Amino acid sequence: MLDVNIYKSEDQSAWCPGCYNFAILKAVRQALASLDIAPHQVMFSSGIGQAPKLPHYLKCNLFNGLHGRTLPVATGIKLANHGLQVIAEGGDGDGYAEGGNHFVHAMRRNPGITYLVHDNQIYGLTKGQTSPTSEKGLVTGTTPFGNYNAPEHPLALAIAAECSFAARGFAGDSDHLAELIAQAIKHPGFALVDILQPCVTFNKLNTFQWYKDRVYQLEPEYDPADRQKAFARALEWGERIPLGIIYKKDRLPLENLLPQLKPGPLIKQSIGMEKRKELAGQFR
Ligand SMILES: Cc1ncc(C[n+]2csc(CCOP(=O)(O)OP(=O)(O)O)c2C)c(N)n1
Ligand SMILES: [Mg+2]
Repeated sequence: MLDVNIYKSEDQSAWCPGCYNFAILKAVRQALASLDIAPHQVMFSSGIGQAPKLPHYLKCNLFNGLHGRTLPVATGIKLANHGLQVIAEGGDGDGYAEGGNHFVHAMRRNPGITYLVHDNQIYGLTKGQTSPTSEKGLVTGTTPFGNYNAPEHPLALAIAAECSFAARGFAGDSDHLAELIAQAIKHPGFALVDILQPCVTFNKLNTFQWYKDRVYQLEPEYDPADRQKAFARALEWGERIPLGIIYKKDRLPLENLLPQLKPGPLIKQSIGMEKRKELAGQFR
């Protein structure tokens, strides 16, 4: 177990006081330390929002790109250097709306990426508009008569898209969340952790107490390999909301399937002058 303090960066936080992103940050540090992953062995990919600022507060590698484009960047990083632990981090808007298309196809491809979605059911950074997971009827600045749209069930979508690891955590229980994140990091393929996160400033409906009254841990005998049962749990929302690994499927990760990557990470492969000349010759 490494010391959690080695990941601390000097950057000043731009989150609201009392934000549950602090609890998620603590859980990420705890998970990395528990797996003995040193800061130089991990690379984050994130976009725009409050959630994607999390890697700013860690002393690890980071590519901070465009809103909704977290997963294509993460996939590129993994294929260029599959020796790295790649963690993609973002919000529910970033991942399920602007990046919704990438979300579905990244799961189908199954690169070895851990994907942490801070699901506060709201657009936090832009001051509280509805996101794909906002409750029906939610009143916001842009939906003064209530949200008309049906909320998305990200874990059900993940199961439909053959996601090889689909889990749900709660920022209000950071020890359980840290364990879940550690299991997601250890998983060889694409691992989604949808993290229920109260937004203390813009979501006055889904508060800490709202989640606390509903969340429960999956029973020890629950079998995440049973797809039909996993669908039922992924759709369970309202009175009771399950936490834990909802679905798991054995699939080879994308980087293990590509013959080009068999000799080792691309960045370590020397292309050589002869091969370069041959390739350039094809464009004459
Ligand atoms: C292509 C694009 N569309 C919209 C925006 C404006 N924008 C920035 S962050 C954001 C939503 C943030 O919500 P979420 O991803 O849930 O993250 P949170 O702030 O809640 O953590 C939006 C709409 C943008 N920067 N780029
Ligand atoms: Mg959000």
